[in-house]
Amino acid sequence: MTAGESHGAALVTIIEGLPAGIPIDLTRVDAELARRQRGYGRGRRMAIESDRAEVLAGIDDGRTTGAAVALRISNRDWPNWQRTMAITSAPPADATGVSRPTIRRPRPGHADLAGAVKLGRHDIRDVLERASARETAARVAAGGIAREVLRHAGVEIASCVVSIGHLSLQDANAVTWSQIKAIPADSPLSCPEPDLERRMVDAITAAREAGDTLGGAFIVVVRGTPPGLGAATSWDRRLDGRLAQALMCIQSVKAVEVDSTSGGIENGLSTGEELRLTIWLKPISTLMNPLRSVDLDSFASAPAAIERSDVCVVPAGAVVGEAMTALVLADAWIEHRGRRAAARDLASD
Ligand code: EPS
Repeated sequence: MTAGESHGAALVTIIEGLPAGIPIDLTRVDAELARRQRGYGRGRRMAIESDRAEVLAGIDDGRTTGAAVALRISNRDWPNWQRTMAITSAPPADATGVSRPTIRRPRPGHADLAGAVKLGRHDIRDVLERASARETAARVAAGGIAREVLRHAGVEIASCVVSIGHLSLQDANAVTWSQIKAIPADSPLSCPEPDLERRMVDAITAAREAGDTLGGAFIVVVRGTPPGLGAATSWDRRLDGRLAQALMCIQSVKAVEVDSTSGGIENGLSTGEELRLTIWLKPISTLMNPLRSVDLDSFASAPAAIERSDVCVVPAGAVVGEAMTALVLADAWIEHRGRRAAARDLASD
């Protein structure tokens, strides 16, 4: 479970169901959080934050206790907003501070209008603060804990960018594990082909200059998955369905393809073969050259609101995709090992 607003004090995440005694190296969790902040085309917020996970519960002396793990990622931007945004309480009537910037012109493609209708809120900021992709930092922290579990299970996860805008790899399915692992950590877009990556960088620069944004696609590759994770007995426990849902729940994701070529999952169950997922992201909805919208006070046609934003987040999306894949696989592995152990114990009784 995650909580926290993009411009509030912090993001928090709670992970339950972890076995006790798992060694947790928080430097690896922080490394994932740092990866999420990188990528050519990220917005100016990334220059403000340096996301780190602080343990609030569930980990003692470097190991899980078996209780729920709670992590906090403080927002360094919060002091800049404290003066203008009273999320937790309405500013006193005689407040002299600038009242927080109200948003009344919904951005098409974001949760703005539907969210304001759903929550019955006058200020669309109440919606976007939580709908923002800032929330994915909390999921990457949770995914980092899940990866510590998978490390002991021998499961490895990697990803790379295969398409940005109109530019795509010739054959994304042909990208090998070693090609992905050979991508330099400081590459601008985490694309395995340097000349294509340079053209992608140019396309992002052109989009920024036009006040536009770009979407794209990334692949997640998993090795070492033990056979038998998931289910062929219950529709809602099938591993492919669980992965598809988890990846579809990342902001801007519009399509997920699960293992159509690699044979890692057959009829809801992992086979032990390599597992591949392809995930497609739509362009970011906040445009510096905004689409037409409506002023909700006058109902007159007006340009959509403009918020600080990114131009392209596909590399960041790939890091979030790895985290969501780790959360599903760790959950399925703990469930599987528990049932296997119980069956063995029962058989030996
Ligand atoms: C993001 C933080 C946000 C946005 C972006 C992703 O920070 P801020 O709103 O203060 O700039 O930059 O979120 C969006 C563009 C969006 O529309 O959700 C982050 O930490 O990933």
